[in-house]
Amino acid sequence: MAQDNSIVTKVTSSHWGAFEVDVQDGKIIATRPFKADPNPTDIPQAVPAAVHHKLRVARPSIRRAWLEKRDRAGRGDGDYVELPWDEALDIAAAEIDRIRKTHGNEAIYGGSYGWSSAGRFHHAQSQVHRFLNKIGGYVSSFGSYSTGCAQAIMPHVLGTPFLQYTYDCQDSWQTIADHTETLVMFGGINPKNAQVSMGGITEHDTKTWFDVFADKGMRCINIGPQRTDSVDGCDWLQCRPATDTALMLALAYVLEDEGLTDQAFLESYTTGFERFSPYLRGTSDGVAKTPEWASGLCGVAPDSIRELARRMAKTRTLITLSWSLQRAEHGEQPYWMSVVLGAMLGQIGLPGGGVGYGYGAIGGIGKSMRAMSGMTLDQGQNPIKTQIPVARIADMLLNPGVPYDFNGKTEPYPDIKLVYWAGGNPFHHHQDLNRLHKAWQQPDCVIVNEPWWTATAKRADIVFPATTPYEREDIGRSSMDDYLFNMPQMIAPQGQARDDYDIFVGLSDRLGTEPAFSEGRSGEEWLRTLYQEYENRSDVSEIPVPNFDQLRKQNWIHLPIKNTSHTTSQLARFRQNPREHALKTPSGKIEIFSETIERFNYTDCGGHPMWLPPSEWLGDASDKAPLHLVSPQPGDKLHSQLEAALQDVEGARPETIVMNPEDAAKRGIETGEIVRVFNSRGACRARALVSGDIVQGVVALPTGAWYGEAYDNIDKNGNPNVLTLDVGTSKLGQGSSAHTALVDVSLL
Ligand SMILES: Nc1nc2c(c(=O)[nH]1)N[C@H]1C(S)=C(S)[C@@H](COP(=O)(O)OP(=O)(O)OC[C@H]3O[C@@H](n4cnc5c(=O)[nH]c(N)nc54)[C@H](O)[C@@H]3O)O[C@H]1N2
Ligand SMILES: Nc1nc2c(c(=O)[nH]1)N[C@H]1C(S)=C(S)[C@@H](COP(=O)(O)OP(=O)(O)OC[C@H]3O[C@@H](n4cnc5c(=O)[nH]c(N)nc54)[C@H](O)[C@@H]3O)O[C@H]1N2
Ligand SMILES: [Mo]
Repeated sequence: MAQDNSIVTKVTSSHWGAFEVDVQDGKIIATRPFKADPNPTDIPQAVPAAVHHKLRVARPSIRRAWLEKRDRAGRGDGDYVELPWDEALDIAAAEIDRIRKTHGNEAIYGGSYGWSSAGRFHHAQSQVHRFLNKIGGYVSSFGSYSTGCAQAIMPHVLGTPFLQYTYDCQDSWQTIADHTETLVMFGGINPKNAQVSMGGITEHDTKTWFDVFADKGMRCINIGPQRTDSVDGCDWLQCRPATDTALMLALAYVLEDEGLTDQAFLESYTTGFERFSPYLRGTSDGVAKTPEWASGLCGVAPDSIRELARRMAKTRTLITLSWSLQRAEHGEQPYWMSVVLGAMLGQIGLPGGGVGYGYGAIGGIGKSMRAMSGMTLDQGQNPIKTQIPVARIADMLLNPGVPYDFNGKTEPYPDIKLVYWAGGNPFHHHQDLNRLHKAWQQPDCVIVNEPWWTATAKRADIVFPATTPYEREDIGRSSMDDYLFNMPQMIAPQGQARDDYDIFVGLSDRLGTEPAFSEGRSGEEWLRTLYQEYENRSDVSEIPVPNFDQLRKQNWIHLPIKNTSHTTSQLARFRQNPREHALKTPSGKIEIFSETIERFNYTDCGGHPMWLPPSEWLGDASDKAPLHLVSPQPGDKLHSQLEAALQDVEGARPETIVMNPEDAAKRGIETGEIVRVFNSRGACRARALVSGDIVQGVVALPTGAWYGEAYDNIDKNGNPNVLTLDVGTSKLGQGSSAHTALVDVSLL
């Protein structure tokens, strides 16, 4: 920490990478890129303003109406009373105790979804889960907003848990560069999104790999609504949102029609093609899935579909899907169908061929590292087994006791009386925020740990001010990255902020679980303990690391763990020997038809992939809502983090909405003008950017702007989630359907 006027510079790590931080007079004054990063992000530039911003939560705060009369309806309105830490902790602990004694721990929702910050010990979710486990448990959540739907469907098809498949079984960038001739990217691969990766990404190299691909003459085809979803120089096949399955079916149809299907592969490695084929040919439902049929849905010309199918069959082709395709109603279908298409091409398990997911979604995917065990705070065991699919939170709060379907099971929603959130911002991330706002009135109490007055903090009864990573020491390390960081404390906690750990020590102390929670250690002692365990294990894996004090001195080290050669993926082994390396599906093979899913008897996800139009899409648009809204990740930050800084930047808010020149002209809208984006669920302001880089009929408004106004008013900052649809992807996946929404736009 800087004690005098001199400037002290240290390196820290974050979800958006490593960067240098200048500190003077106890304040962060500037940040600079980390020298080893070939393509650093601008995100850290917001750190100095955000960390010292007036919108930091300064002291423990309790909503006056809740404090005085346990009001629930006024969340989001009204003022807060600031209390000393001890008093606020007493009140919170008493309420937690009352709820667990009166209603049981099954009345506590502690899913607490969100990215929080990087760092192995001060990870808010690990902290809150450990705390809640020690006091008897909590209702948790399954999956993520990122890939919840894929996590449910893909094990039925490929046998492997989806995240394991993504992180461990896919080809590395190097393998793609060495072998792939045609890269077919549904939803693109965007260096903008690869700026971030959970736990850290030190060398941002996605763009660099595309330079390599271009030099090698690889044909890269971006299929989707926005040209900017891939780097300049890629081909762009303009395709309407939510219609990828129709396009993939037509590609499959051409393969069959022109005798290009790899029958031997289907025979040896898959099951159920004979039950899918009548659907493809139209003998089961009277609709042949021809290029002409698909073209009417997706907007891609029939000849382009034929040409693409032939090229895919002729060349080593990797089909990639962005995660966004499954963050939409019926998101199961394009994911499943991509495997069927890959199987028909017969390239699954060949280097640089087959199907891959999430390249470019986060920066770590495609980087191949030797396995090295990590540092993880043990969360303990949760005695409460009730889990909800993460994106069903509003349904849960609104429907206590009501049964819902999820991946073959039917369970009642629990009756939640207490919501505890640390490290996430549901009033940024959840769909149909006006509905969530209503649902939020159900629990008796909402507690939030948060550094800033986010829309979620403003809807809590008790707000505990949390430190940011710059106000505490931590260790930075991600299994998809080859660097190890000491993340030094740079400044004193701002206001009366405390580390999440210390907040939970205070609550545990009052609830009689302090010894179990802290195990008698201070924060620093925990860091040393976790690091020591890691250091011991690193000896075993023969990758030496410095001891804690040396690392502190060095600040960071580069670990020699990068794989440069092709690694044999699980699917490659399966291809070599399908019996010995059988997949963990019921048939041991790739399931083109799934008896298991067929038995679930769901109308929104059948026994094989099929075209199922979502409830809102361009094929069913009305005069009231004629435009399809996609809401991608923001390019200038990570979700809603550091948003405080943008509040003061001239022209940054409201957020920018991209629209096609034809759609803009029809409405008399020009670039730079402030517009109203609206549908029956809500309305927000946005700043128009008129561009030919987006398909006609589609508008794109990124996430990340803080939800600005309370229920019923127009959201002034431009958060798309006042417009999005809050339904599960299907009974099978129950993922977020964020990309499913029709809207209209007018001049404000
Ligand atoms: N429409 C639409 N909505 C979407 C998406 C979409 O594509 N479209 N994408 C979805 C996806 S994939 C995701 S992952 C979510 C992301 O949604 P979130 O993960 O909820 O978003 P963040 O803004 O990262 O929220 C993290 C919060 O933690 C706080 N925080 C940071 N560090 C700490 C700490 O140390 N302690 C505590 N207590 N708090 C801390 C930050 O200030 C911030 O408010 O959004 C989802 N929402
Ligand atoms: N800078 C930055 N990077 C991030 C994040 C961030 O907040 N900021 N968030 C991270 C997180 S948590 C996640 S989960 C990943 C998400 O990664 P993704 O899910 O891959 O990314 P999105 O930005 O939601 O969507 C990518 C593109 O998909 C297109 N798209 C939408 N619907 C469809 C469709 O139906 N078909 C086709 N073909 N294309 C469609 C849109 O044009 C959109 O721009 O990004 C990560 N990367
Ligand atoms: Mo995500």
